[in-house]
Amino acid sequence: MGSAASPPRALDAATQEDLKRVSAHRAVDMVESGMTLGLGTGSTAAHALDRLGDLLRTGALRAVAGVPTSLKTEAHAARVGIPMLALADAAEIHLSIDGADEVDPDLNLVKGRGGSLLREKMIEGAGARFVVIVDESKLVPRLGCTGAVPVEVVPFGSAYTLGLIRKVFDKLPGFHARLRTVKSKAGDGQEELFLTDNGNHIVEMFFEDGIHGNLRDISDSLLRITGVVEHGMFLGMATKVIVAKKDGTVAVLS
Ligand code: ABF
Repeated sequence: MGSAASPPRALDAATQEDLKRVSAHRAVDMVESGMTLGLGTGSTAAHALDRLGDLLRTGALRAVAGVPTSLKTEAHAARVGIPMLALADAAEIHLSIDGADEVDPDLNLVKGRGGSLLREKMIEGAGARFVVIVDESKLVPRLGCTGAVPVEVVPFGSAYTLGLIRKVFDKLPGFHARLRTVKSKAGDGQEELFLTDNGNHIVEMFFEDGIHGNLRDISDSLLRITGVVEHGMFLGMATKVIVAKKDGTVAVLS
C-alpha cells in the first residue's frame, strides 16, 4: 500500500481490462429488445459488442440493431452477430455506448485517440442517449491532461492546416501540435501519415497541463479553420458516464 504522498499508481493491464469489461456490461444492461444502438470503438466498447453478441445469441435480447462508429467495429459486430444499419437508414438511435480517452468533472470528453472521432461524433450526437464506459484511469481534472486532443483534417494541404492550427493556439500554455503518423505498412520502418476510416489525416494537439482555456471557445475556433473536419472534444454530449473502479465499485455519473 502506498503512502498518502505516493503518486497515483497506473492500473496493471489485467485489472484495467477487467474494469473495462465491468463498465461495458453495466451499459449493456440498459439495452432493451428492439433498440437501435450506436456501437462504439476501442477496447472498452469491444467488451460491449461481445456482451451484446452473447445476449442476442441466447435470445435474451431480440431485434437489436447497431450503427458502427468505425470499420473495425463493423467487422467486430459482424463477427459476433449484431445486425447493423447505416446511419442514414436508422430512423432513431436509442442509445450509444462508447469508451473515451478522458472524462473531465463536467463529463466533457476527449475521444478519438483511436482515430474514429468523426463517425463517433456523428452517431453519438444523433442518438437520444450516449452512455460512456470507462475505467477510473480516464478521469481527469482537465481535458488534454493525459495525451493528445485529436483533430480530423482533410488530407489536401494537411500540413498547411496544421500550420493554421498552430497559429491560432500557439499562445496557449505548453501547446504544440503535429500530424499523427504510424509505422508504414510496407514494414520498412518508415513513418507515414495516419489515415482515418474517412481517408482524412489527424492533427494531434498537446497541452502541457491540460486545457485551461474555455473549451467551447477552443471548439469554435477549431471548427472555423478551413480544412478542419471535426475535433475529439465531445462537450456536453455524454448522458451518463459509467466508471468502474479498482476498489470494486461502479460509479454512474450524470
Ligand atoms: C474510442 O476508443 C475513442 O474515442 C477513444 O479514442 C477510445 C478509447 O479506447 P479504449 O476503450 O481502448 O481505452 O471510443
